[in-house]
This record gives sequence, C-alpha cells and structure tokens, in this order.
Amino acid sequence: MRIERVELHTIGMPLVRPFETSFGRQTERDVLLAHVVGDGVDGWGECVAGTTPDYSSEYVAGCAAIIERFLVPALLAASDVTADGLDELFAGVIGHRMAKATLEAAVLDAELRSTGTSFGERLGAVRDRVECGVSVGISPDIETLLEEVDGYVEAGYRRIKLKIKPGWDLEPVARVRERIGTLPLQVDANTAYTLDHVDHLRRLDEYGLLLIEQPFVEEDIAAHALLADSIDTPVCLDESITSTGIAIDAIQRGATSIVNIKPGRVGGYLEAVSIHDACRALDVPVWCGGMLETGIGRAMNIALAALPGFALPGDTSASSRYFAEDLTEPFVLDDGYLAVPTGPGSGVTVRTELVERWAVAEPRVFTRS
Ligand code: OSB
Ligand code: MG
Repeated sequence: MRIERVELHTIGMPLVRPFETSFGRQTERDVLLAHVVGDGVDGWGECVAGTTPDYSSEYVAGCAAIIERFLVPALLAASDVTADGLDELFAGVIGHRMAKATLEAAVLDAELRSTGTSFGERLGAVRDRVECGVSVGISPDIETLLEEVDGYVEAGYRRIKLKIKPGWDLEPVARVRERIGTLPLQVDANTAYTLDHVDHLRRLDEYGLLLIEQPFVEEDIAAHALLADSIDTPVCLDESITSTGIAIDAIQRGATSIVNIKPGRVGGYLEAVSIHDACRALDVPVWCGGMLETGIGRAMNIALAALPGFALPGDTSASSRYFAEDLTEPFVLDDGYLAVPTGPGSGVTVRTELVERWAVAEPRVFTRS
C-alpha cells in the first residue's frame, strides 16, 4: 500500500492498579499510538515501551523520536509498503525493535483491513480462544498480595505469575502456593538476581512452579544455562529474547526450555511468529507475554497466542485487570479464556474520543511531501 499519512498520539491511560518501576510507581500507562492511512484504509499500532527505560533500553519518548526522525520518513518515501517488506525498509536503523513494532502493527492492521483478513488468520491461529494467566506485581505486604491473588482466582484466571526479587520470593511463593492449591503458578524476576543466588533460587523447586522467568540480566545467556543445569524449575527467558536467532541460540545452549514471546520486544508480530516457528521445530513451548497493552495490542496478542506452539497461558489478561475503560471494546474473561477477535485486522475499533481525552500532547501528523 501507499502510505499517505501517519499520526502519532501519546496518551496517558489511568491504571486500576499502580505499576512498580525502578523509577517509582506509575498510576498511568503512557502509550504511544501510531495511526497509518493509505489506499483508503487505516490501521493502528501501539508501542509497548514503558515511560522509563527499566524493562529494556527503549522508552516511550525515545521510540517517538526514532519513529518520527527515521521510520516515518522511510514509510512515506516508499511507493509500496507491505508488512513483509518493513524489515528491509527499516534495516538502516539498528535495534529499536519496539519502535519498529509499533509501525509494523499499524501497517499490518491496515493491510489486513483492506483484504478483510483477521490477525488470527494472517498469523496462523488454530484456536478461537486462548487460556489466560495474570501477572501480579510486588505487593507492599503478603496480606495485600493474597487479597489480589484471591480476586484473580475468583475472576477465573488459569495461571498466576508472581513478580519476585531478593527479599520477596520464597515467602510470597509459599503463601500463594498454599492459597491456590494446584492452580498453575510461575514467577518472574525481571533480572533481579545474580549467579550468587543459585542456591537460594533452587529452594523454589519445592513449590511446583511452571517456570522461573528471566532471573539474570538480559545479556547473560551463560548464567541462565548454569542455573538451568542446577534447578528443576524450568528456566524461561523474556528480556533476553530479542530475535529468532537469539532464541535458537539460547535454547541450544540450554538457557531456556520455555520462551516468553512479546511481539514488541522482538520487532513485531512477524518476528514473533518466526520465533514461535523456530521454538516449535525445537519442541520448545512458548507463551505470550504482556506489556500492559491497550485493547489494540491485546487483540493482536490474543490472535498470536492462538498459534499452535503457545502451550501455556499468557499474560493476556482481561481489560479490567489494567483499565476501568479500555481504548477499544473491552476484553472480558469467559471461564478463564479470551476470544480471538475475528473481524478484519485487529478486529477491534479504536475509540478515538478516548485518544483525544487522554492525550498528553498534541498529535504529530506526517504526510507525503
Ligand atoms: O516482565 O513480563 C514482564 C509488564 C511490563 C514489563 C515487563 C513485564 C510486565 C508484566 C505484565 O509482567 C504483563 C501484563 O499483564 O501485561
Ligand atoms: Mg517478564
């Protein structure tokens, strides 16, 4: 398609529960949205980067800068843009995968809307609904944690994930395990540990966890392989997995036996499918991570999570887990599942009045010169 116009919107969406970052608590989710228009159709994509660079080196304002200065000019200069061709079109920009993924999502959405194809059909979904888990942040105390977990169990979530860090691991895990019985449970350390903690982490083995996610820094594949050798709980990488090649390498080196796939982290949905395919060929199960997405990214993630290799419940929670009001029609949990959207593109409709109401800056508009 010929892209005529790209709009970038930055909004602040009120969260129902504050989100902890190393820069402090956030009560709003800052979201950068890309809206592309061309060939009589339009598409939306959202950026998964956070306000601050604490999950990865990317962050909202940095993504906006890369998109404005380098990626949008490339899109508007091309005579024919396809989602499949974006890798090559953006090849001059090294890294910045979350920024690239934002535009990929918008272009895919527009492309699929023009042919009446859904994300699920395009990506290769084999299910019409996906099993959902929920990610639970570090709580001020155990009682608050148990209350929050009780609410999610009551809502029907099929797997609980607890964030852990040194000083907040064995006790919360033991107490939650006791509380939820045999409901699947896993933990996510977001790089909070070092190799000095191996003996300590081994003590998690007695709680029958599905997996431990990203205990060590992103770059240290070798440390994860060492841990995987000395612990029964499967090791799963999140932050470290930024491409298909790195996924294959980490699997072959014994650093990860389950992979968390987040489309934004790997540069988009097409790369996410490629990682899924590679993992499947190596018999490694995958699951869909989350980045507090609005209904736009959530719709696309649910389509992805319906691919055959997504063997574990994802952090694909209902809209109400995050927002009192979502940017699209809300995703509502039904018996622990979310339905895969079937309409063209993402299958959801962006409520543009909310994009306006929650705007934190004037939209930036780019057109062909
Ligand atoms: O590590 O999976 C993570 C949120 C932001 C950044 C990193 C992570 C997360 C989550 C929340 O765990 C998952 C979600 O419910 O979207
Ligand atoms: Mg994680």
